[in-house]
Amino acid sequence: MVKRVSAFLIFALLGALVAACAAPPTPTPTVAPTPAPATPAPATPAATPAPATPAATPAPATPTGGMTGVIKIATQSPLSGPQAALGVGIRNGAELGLEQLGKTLTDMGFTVELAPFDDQAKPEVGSANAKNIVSDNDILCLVGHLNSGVALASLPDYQAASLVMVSPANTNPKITESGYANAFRIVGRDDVQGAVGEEFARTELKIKSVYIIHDKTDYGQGVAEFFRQNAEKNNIKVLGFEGTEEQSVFDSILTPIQAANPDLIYFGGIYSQAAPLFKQARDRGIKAAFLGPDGLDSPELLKVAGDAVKGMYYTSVAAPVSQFPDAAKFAEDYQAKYKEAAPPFSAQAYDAMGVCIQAIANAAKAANGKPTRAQVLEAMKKLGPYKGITGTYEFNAKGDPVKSAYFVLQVSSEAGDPAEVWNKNKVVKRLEIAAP
Ligand code: ABU
Repeated sequence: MVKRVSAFLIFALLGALVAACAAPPTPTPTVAPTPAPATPAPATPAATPAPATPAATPAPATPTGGMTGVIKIATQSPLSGPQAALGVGIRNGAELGLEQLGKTLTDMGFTVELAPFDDQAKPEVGSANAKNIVSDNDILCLVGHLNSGVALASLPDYQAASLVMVSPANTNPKITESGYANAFRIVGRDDVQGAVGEEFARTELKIKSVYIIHDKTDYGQGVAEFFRQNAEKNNIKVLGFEGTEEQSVFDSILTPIQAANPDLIYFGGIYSQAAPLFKQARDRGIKAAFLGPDGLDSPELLKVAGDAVKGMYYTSVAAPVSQFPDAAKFAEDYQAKYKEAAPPFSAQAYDAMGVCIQAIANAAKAANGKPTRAQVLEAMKKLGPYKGITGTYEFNAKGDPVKSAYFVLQVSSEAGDPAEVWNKNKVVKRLEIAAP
């Protein structure tokens, strides 16, 4: 691993040069918007059902393709609970993608529908939903999840049914390193993200000591461990490494941190837990810098933590939508439809939906009719470069994009700013790094 991460950092330096000289992004695919009548979301077992969502996109009055049948594309992400700000963005981005790009399928004669599921950021709920999803034979592809641990709990069912999963957000390496032939993602990985964060902390922030906290999930603990491995290798003193599921009162975590007096607190996890942790740290007078990965990338972090996170750095695989010139129309359309700024990962969900649609269309052409899931999976493996609004995606044999963007960002928005200001957070560094 140490050798692999060293290689990433060499790639990172090269990547920075490549990014600086990068060609302008490819144009946004243009299709006519299609109206969508309301259809209730599928029932979610084991608690909260997904809210009713406008879901169905009718076939055009005179389809020219001669193919018939209903094709559904599912989403799974947290639509309720403390991580819903990002999860709803994923559902909405995918919905907008189906409305704007689904014409590829409706022109062939199919009726297309979105099937949104609420996984509540809980592995057991995602897994229960997965069983319902695969029992609906019209569902031919899935956009999801937000949480790597929830995706890992659901993937055995998707795999058994040959259902393609395209994740707009999951960064844990196990997603594509566990042998699931049906698992794809359009974002980078935490073995790289952890190394990028550590290098930034060491070389730019001049950090000499760190106390690492994580949320005990596959994602949070995973990225924290990658940060620790790199820190230890590069002689940053790791004063503590601890997992917690506490969500609101962090005294027992912060007391030893205060005594250890680290230069940096690295938090591996999601904004909903990081915000009260960081706020309470500052309230106690802890002066350490804060750093964390893409799970912190939400205006909700600032809303709860306020000035405690002013000027804070974080890494991301998604970046603000403003970083992608081809996503400008998406940002406008999202604001107009959902009355809020497009959150992190929503534009990636739009692209994940576009990938699903393209794979299904290719499979339908090859089958000369509605394809099976196995045929969609075969088409996905042969997809070739897909031009989306956040980049051009080409997948390697594991299901990772052959190269991914990694960002270091700084919170430049202020407590009390409207949520859309978060999308203008300062991009300190942008790297293009090949998949490990
Ligand atoms: N990568 C951000 C979302 C969290 C996860 O991958 O579990």
